[in-house]
Amino acid sequence: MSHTRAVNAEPGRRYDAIIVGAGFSGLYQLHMLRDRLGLDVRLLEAGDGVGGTWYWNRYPGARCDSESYYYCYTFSDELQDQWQWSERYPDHNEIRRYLNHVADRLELRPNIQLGTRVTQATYDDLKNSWLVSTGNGQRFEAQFLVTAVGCLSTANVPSIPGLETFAGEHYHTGRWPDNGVVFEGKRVGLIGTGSTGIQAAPVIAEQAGKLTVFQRTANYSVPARNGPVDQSFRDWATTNREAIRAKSRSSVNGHPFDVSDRSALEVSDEEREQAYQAAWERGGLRFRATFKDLLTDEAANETASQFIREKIHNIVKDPATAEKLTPRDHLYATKRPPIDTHYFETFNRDNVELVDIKATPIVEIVPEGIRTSDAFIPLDVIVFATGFDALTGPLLALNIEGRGGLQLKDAWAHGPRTYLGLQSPGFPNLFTITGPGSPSVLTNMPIAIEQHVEWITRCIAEMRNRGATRIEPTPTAAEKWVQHVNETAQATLLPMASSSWYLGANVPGKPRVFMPYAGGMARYEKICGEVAGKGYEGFLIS
Ligand code: NA7
Repeated sequence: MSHTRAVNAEPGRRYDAIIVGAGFSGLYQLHMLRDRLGLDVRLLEAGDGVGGTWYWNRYPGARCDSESYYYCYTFSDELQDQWQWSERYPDHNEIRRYLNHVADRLELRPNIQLGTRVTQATYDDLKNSWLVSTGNGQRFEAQFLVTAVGCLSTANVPSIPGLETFAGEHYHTGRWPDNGVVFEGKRVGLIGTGSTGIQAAPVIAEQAGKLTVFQRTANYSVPARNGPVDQSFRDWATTNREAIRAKSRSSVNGHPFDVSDRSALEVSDEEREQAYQAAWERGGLRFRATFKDLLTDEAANETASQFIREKIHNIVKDPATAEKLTPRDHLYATKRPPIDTHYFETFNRDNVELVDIKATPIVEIVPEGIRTSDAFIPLDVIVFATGFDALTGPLLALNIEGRGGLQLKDAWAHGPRTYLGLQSPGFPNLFTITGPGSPSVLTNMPIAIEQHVEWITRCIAEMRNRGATRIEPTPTAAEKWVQHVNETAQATLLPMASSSWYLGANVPGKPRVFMPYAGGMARYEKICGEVAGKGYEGFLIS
């Protein structure tokens, strides 16, 4: 594996495009712009390797919650033929190996500059250029700026009084050290019980002397049922590759399976129980698809929520702990639903304790541990599994300044204003892959990413055909889109979970706006296709 280190930008060189980020999005966008359109492209990446989200998230138990046979690029049969996944849900190491393999096979590395964090991007109206500055003092110029920064890459570390005085080690899961963390014999505090905390807790519990889980909101989780992928399954996936791809693209959530066409309320209690039990045993996110109305009808959802609550009480031996772990303030899957490997079972271990920090909040961190309103918990290590400033955070961190000095943070002060999640008025030639207002985190990401990258590539190709140099959405198109994003969310139960990061509720001071597009992947792709088909309706191209 060759690693391209930061080199000095060539003075006076104007790239056709700068891409920020070397995860799934950035690698594919680089391939398409360079190899399909023949553009002069530079990709800047903050990490010292490719992988994006999977470069940074190396915490114990870090694993994809989409299945490996469809959590991958689908644009090239050759790439798919060259790679074999070992497990039903690939772990972070395997996904990183996969993305490094892709970077090598597509010979992307000469255009990738690692160890280079973009700190500012300013649009120069006269030059019709983006001027990009980096943390190591370099400056780049390009006609197009494409952000491929991911949706969950800006760590949310809570400001708890006294953190800086802590004498032990502390880590955020999204910035995990390359060489890992030694937990053996240590007293570990894990704050957060989202997908990350739920993946990490069982693995840390096996290593640590003592694990204390600090839970703010109890969460639903369904068993993942991970395991090795055997040859017969691989053969099936290869034979059915086209059908899997087509199904993913035409589904609501980018996963290649059908949502049931039955309502949870139209079947008998016995049938419903059997359906949930079968889904529980099969495992994974497909549990959401057991009935068609789990995300749209409260009474229907309540049947699924109650099924999981009862499972928690069956699994966890201590009734008081089971009740603390039981979510009662929101419905199943209205927050991002985790899947797990023995999460609830972990609380049956002698070395694991649960602290409900809604009942007894964390008051402060002191050198020796964490003090809650009614106890002191001595700790050697604190793990923050406290999530991310999702969707908008990674974009705002780039300090983007558009036409006439317009700051992205000001343009989005009351929530993201995008058209199709792809562009924002006032920011010409800036494309945001999986930006807010697109399906992104509500779908299987590689599918959402391929659709965006292909749309952007076609758009730039079309501009060049027309001899156009600038594209930007009209404010009216963006207003209408924001309204549509809001309406589609309101048609679901998703905005009901008041502590959801889909709404920005996990970051103090962040505007409460439902950010991803909840209208479904297939509908979204159709709209994007129609917009392009009508000569990029809603965009100003000049
Ligand atoms: P999440 O899903 O945002 O979970 C973060 C967890 O941390 C959640 O339990 C939060 O409680 C908790 N949290 C956040 N801030 C605090 C503070 N200040 N104090 C205590 N607890 C806090 O992030 P994940 O990393 O688990 O998952 C992100 C996505 O990655 C996931 O959905 C998959 O797409 C992959 P809360 O629920 O907000 O009360």
